[in-house]
Amino acid sequence: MAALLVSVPAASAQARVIEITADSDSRYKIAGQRTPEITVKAGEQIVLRVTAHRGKSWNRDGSIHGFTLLRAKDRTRVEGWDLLFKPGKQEFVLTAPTEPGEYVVVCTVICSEDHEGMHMKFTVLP
Ligand SMILES: [Cu+2]
Repeated sequence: MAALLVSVPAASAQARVIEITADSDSRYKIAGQRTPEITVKAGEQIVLRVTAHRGKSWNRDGSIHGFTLLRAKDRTRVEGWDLLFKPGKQEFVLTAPTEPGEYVVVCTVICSEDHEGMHMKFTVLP
């Protein structure tokens, strides 16, 4: 867990905010998107603003969903993008990967029997 849980520091004031919901039905959701998808610019700083709702099961440490970024081509993890969500609202200040391409977000918490379906496309533009 390299990511920082923060309470809106001044340094992140200009960073673009991306709002997602990690929902009780084991799905990521983004308002206005039928199929949720995140697109960022390489190296861009973003604030990930998350609302998380508990599914049918969760981790013993209280984490209810995960958010881990993998490179689509080889499913390797991107450093600093291995997040765990607690119930309710939380924010993470993150730096987008510097390598443009296709990535995928996966949930790492067994949040229901449909947990395997909890993933989302993530694109890094040059
Ligand atoms: Cu989940």
